Amino acid sequence: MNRKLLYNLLALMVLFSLVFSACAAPATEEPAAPAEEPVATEEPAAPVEEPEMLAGLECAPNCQYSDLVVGFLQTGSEGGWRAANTASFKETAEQLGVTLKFYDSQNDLAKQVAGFHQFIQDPEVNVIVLAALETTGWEEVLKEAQDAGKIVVLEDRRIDAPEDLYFTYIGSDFAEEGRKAADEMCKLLEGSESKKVWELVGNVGSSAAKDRGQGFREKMGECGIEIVNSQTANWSITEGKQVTEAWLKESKDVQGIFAQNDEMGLGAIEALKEAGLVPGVDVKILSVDATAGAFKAMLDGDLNVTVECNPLLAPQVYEAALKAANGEELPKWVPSQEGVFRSDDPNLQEIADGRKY
Ligand code: GYE
Repeated sequence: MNRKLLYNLLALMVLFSLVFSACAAPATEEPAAPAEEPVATEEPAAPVEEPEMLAGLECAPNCQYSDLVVGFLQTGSEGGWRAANTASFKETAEQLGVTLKFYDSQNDLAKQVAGFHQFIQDPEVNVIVLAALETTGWEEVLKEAQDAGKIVVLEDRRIDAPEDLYFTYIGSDFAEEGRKAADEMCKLLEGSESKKVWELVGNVGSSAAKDRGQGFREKMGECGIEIVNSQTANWSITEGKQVTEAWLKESKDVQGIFAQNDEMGLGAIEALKEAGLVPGVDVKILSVDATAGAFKAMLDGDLNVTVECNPLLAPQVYEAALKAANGEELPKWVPSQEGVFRSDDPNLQEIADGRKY
């Protein structure tokens, strides 16, 4: 190989090695610093949604009861408590000058929802009052009512729906009623070796039935009560009697009956008598509502205790509706104040005479 070619070859090799070393990152060098993180540009903060201010009605802040046109969605007419509740709304509306549009849902949920839509579409109605047959399934129709500018007040029964979809709930603490019932049943069964109890349940989807049952179960363990039978009798005397008759055919080993309303308790009393048992003595009977029928049964010695559930809610409901109309606020639940009445109360006749329902 001639000298010139050798020199060119060597120059190429030197040039190549210089070029290669400049490109390879020797292991000892720190890896290149990552590219600068892009600096987040300050996004304009999303506007903070102000809680929707209560606008009230056009007459706000000077609305009167005479400005209220109330669409009232009543459950039906299933017993004494319901009759007193309906009377409260009709009588109080007349006294205050409220225009009342009454809708009887006939204890049919589909009918009650249809009535709700009817009141939403009624241009005269500015307040809708709901005594919900069931706790669930109300969100859509409540949103429609809100979009239509209707005030919604829940009475008697609570529902499972976002609180911003209704103004307030005026009604009892049914769970507390259940706890009171268990405490009273413990007193009635004190000293009894066995504490087997049968439970007659109201409309299973209703808050009254769910919560009374839950409250009773929270406290019954304190005295060893055992619920051995539990079945709906749908708030009625007839079904309360039929269910109790069926249980008695299977066994008469029962020490107490917890009826979630007075009517079902009265039905159980009839069944016990026809089976040759003495209600109130052989089997202790406790019910809920404290209606006139319960006071008569206590005075006859058939019923031992009734836990009060106040149906006279209309004054509080109309007052709440007027506050809503004037753009004022209320807590989302205004519980009713209630007591307990016992057959051994020496003043029972006087108390019964002074009752409104
Ligand atoms: O106990 C019962 C009526 O919702 C509190 O419904 C009300 C209940 C009451 O059918 O008698």
